[in-house]
Amino acid sequence: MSDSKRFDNYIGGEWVAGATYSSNINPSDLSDVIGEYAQADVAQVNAAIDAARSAFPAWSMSGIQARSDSLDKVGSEILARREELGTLLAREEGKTLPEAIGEVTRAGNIFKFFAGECLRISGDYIPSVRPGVNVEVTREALGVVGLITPWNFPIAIPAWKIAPALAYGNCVVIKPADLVPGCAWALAEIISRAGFPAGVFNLVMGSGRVVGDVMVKNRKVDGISFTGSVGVGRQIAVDCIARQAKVQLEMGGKNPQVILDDADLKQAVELSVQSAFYSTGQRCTASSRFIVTAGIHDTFVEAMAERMRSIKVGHALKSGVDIGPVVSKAQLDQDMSYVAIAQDEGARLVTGGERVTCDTEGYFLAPTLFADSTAQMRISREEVFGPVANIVRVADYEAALAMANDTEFGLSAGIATTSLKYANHFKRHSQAGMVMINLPTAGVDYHVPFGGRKGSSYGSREQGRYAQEFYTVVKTSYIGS
Ligand code: UN1
Repeated sequence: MSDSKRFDNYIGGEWVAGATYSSNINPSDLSDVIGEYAQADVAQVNAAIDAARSAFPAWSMSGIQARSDSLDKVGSEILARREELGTLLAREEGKTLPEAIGEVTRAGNIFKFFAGECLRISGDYIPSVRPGVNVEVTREALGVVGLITPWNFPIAIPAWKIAPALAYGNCVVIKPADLVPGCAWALAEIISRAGFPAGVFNLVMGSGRVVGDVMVKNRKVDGISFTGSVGVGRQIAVDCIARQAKVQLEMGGKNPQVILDDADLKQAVELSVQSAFYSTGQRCTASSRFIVTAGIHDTFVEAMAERMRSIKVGHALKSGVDIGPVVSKAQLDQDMSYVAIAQDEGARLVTGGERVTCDTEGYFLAPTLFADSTAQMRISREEVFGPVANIVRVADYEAALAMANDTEFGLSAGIATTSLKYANHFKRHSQAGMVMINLPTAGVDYHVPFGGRKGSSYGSREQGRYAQEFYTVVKTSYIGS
């Protein structure tokens, strides 16, 4: 299966060889090399930024019909190739094929959505307080945007940053995650044939330390949209604010899933398994803290243990597999270190906690659940980013709500209940950007705002029409006579 095809960077409308190359390896089968992907050096990143800068004046004034047509073309091709791109995604990232095809479909739909959105850019026309004067409030493109995307959604997150950026007239330099450049490269190749002028879209692959750092610090980049870890995100914010660049960050979560006594048990177990363990728990929206009221606690722990024993872990491309491998050795080590930490802290291992052996050598980990944990334990406070979750018992709804909010994060929060009163109260009082009632905390729509509060996010929302907040700047014009 291994081939050594080389995949280059895309700069100023040309495919450009990398300074070096790095192997893209399948985490379900370490003998499967997907290809050799270019690593840009500092000069290439600067060249991509210059190309974007040169293309910006014409592109930002370009007609919206042509922009819409190109975005629509990209969306149609992604959707037409969803099986093939889904297979590539499952192969490089390790989510199962159905999940990967779902993600590709989401990416295609995002391009379609923004093909429509760029025809709906609107403003306000307001009478001035001075007679005879009128005021116009309009939106203009931000400029050159640097997009830095994570490994866990190799095509959907690039899509939800690239599509609005282009729709609102910006030029793009994107750096996909070093672990999963394949889908971003495939997307770049589709974009390269969709009719965008040279320099409007640029792909520079490589490490955050080299490529990301140049993008964040180069004064010709007007804004950075980043999804990734808290540590990197906070440093990007510092660097961007120091030079007054716009910044948008989506980072970690420690998303609570509250289960109340009156929950439908079967539904609560299904949504909990889905949001904690599917996609190998590698979603910033995954729930990893189950906060369960006393009356249902023991039944819930028992039902989760039983349901989890039926989950099949294996090669992401094999049919019947529910959960693929962890993405990398480093991530597997981190997951296993939290299994040890939770045990040292005194949490009780209900199920999982060990590696799974398959026909191929890969980073397989059994979905892992701890019970008898407390809110102060590290397993309750720190993001693991793997198929590892824990359960905390609480007396009642009020204690559950307080514990759900007792976190430095605030991305997504869920409640399972049949009570309208508690559902409504939770919706209003949860300190998260997204609240899910009788639904998994992960798995969001593509046409509505996405983002969190507190340590999870910074800057304006992504997705839906709210994306325009980041990708445009507002101009107020006064028109006299
Ligand atoms: C989802 O739950 O459908 O990195 C999307 C992440 C998020 C995306 C989650 N930015 O996991």
